[in-house]
Amino acid sequence: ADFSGTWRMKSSENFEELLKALGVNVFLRKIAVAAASRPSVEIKQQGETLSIQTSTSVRTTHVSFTVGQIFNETTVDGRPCTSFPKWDTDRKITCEQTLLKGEGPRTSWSRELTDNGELVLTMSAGDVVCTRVYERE
Ligand code: R12
Repeated sequence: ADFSGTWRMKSSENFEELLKALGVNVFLRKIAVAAASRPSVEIKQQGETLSIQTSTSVRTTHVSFTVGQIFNETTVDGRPCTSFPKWDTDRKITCEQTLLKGEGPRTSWSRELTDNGELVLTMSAGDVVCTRVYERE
């Protein structure tokens, strides 16, 4: 599967609930929800190595990782973690995160390319799952 491309978000479910589960206060939640409603996502992939830049007006993150290898990133609320991305199917990467310090709900994300060419991102915190669907720009 090739996740490469520039992606535009079509729909998002439970993003605010996710931030709430992570303990983000209402003030930051409202700012984050507004900013995250119009993200721009650029993915470059070479083999098993992906580089993902997610841009919003308040925060831009860039991660680069190879599936099967532990890497450092931050949770969606900005806490440093180690992440372990694995192929769930040949079109879906699932990544478990472990906080470097402190306590919090278990977090993970997955990215899947669907049959109709969309990208489905899920982000989980405890039992709250946020689902965001992207289409190619
Ligand atoms: C916090 C601070 C900020 C944010 C939060 C807590 C904002 C986070 C944003 C995340 C966007 C994620 C996207 C994901 C995707 C766009 C805006 C939550 C700035 O303390 O679709 O891949 C300072």
